[in-house]
Amino acid sequence: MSRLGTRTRPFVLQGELLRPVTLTVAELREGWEQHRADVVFDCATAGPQRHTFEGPLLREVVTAAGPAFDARRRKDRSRFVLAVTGGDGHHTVLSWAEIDADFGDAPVLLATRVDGRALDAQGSQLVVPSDRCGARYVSAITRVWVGACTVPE
Ligand SMILES: Nc1nc2c(c(=O)[nH]1)N[C@H]1C(S)=C(S)[C@@H](COP(=O)(O)O)O[C@H]1N2
Ligand SMILES: [Mo]
Repeated sequence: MSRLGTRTRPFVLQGELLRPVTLTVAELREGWEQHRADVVFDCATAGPQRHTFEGPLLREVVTAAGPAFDARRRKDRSRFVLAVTGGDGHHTVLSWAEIDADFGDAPVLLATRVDGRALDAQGSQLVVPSDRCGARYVSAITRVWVGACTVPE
């Protein structure tokens, strides 16, 4: 295998976390249960896209990093947001409540494979099966930032 083929693209998981961490796609694959999502999303420029993704739940990966909220208090959790950035700078935001089992419970993934192909070299991809549009399927993830959304008084 070429050097390029073995190279991995890690991302940082940072923000208001007790245990910020850098993770490779291999670590995402080995450290968490892999879920599967058969999705169709619409792209404004390229039309409908159909893919099968596998990877851990974003919720489980972020929970392991210890978000700095009181996990027993739903109102505290409901103030948190996640910003996901791709290798080209494209970034998008999710609310914690979208993926929290007590709120939206959306099975959002950090993909380790797409259509059976490993993403180690490219980096993980965000998978939002409940989205009709593809804009939040951020590829080549470099950063996931987690924190409370503060509103000016
Ligand atoms: N890093 C990154 N990810 C991205 C985008 C982007 O511009 N940069 N575009 C999004 C949009 S608009 C769509 S529709 C899908 C397209 O996914 P595909 O190229 O795998 O079909 O990727 C999403 N993920
Ligand atoms: Mo798109």
